[in-house]
Amino acid sequence: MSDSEVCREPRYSLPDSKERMGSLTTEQVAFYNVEGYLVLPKLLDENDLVPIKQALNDKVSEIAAQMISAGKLKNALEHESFQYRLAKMFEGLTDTDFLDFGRSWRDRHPGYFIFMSNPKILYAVESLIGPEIFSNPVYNTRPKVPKVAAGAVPWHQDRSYWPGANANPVITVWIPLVDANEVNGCLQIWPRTHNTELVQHHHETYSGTSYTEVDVEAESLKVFKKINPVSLPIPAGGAILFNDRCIHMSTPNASDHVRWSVDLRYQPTDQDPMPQHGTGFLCRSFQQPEHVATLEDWLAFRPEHTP
Ligand SMILES: O=C(O)CCC(=O)C(=O)O
Repeated sequence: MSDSEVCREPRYSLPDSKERMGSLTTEQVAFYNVEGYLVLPKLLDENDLVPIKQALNDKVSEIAAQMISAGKLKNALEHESFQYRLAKMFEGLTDTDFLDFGRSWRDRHPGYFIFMSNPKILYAVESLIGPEIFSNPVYNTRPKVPKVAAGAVPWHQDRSYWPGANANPVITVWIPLVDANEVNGCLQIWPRTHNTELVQHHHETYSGTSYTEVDVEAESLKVFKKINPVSLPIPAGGAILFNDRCIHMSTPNASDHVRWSVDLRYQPTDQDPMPQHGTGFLCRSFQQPEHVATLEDWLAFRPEHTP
């Protein structure tokens, strides 16, 4: 099926009004509201991951070609599996070699759009913010390569990346594409910290990533000291949803394979679309379904469809 055929297909059928509360249970919504995060261990299945894995396989092939031209790789290792290929490509190379290709990736590949529009994700998000949903322009793939220190992400609030934005709530949906565990660097969350406003961050200077970092000993966080951070191992295709003020981090990858993950963000349609960060898109609307962006719109950087 070509890209233009994909975007003519309706991506989901509109549910009747009694179904428009999303897919989460009342208990799950309550947990999210109290703790600031929610784990959905089986949100997606293997088929749901196909489009994004395709996008990433294409990207890895481009990187392999560039590394071969630069004399850093002998062959493209196409026979290697999704979770091992990039790890083997960077075996014996340095953090700097890895960072040449960016610490996280945000490409305009159809696979990203299909993945970000997955109704299973949107139904879950709908339970938290309602049925009018805008996909925030900040979406990332994280290829956390083994033994590369730059794969670690320090404690931070996502909001530190858009401090001036007038958007609330912004929900991160973090989805591992391989099983994430404590060895390969799963996500760790500090529960209930979403109850604070944006706290002061600095840009870290030790790994070359310039990630934002919060001082966990800061006075404003003392009130949360009694709450222990939680480590959240989760299988491929599961999801962790969290508020953009909820403090979180991940450690370096000590395994032999890549810890692939994607972090997507969604917000209600009446919030700041943050154009300074890129072009997001209208991914679900029951009020104006004809304005929901198609793949062609997204590829052309149009945030919504003009019927
Ligand atoms: O994927 C990770 O390790 C960290 C993700 C993260 O910090 C985020 O999604 O905001």
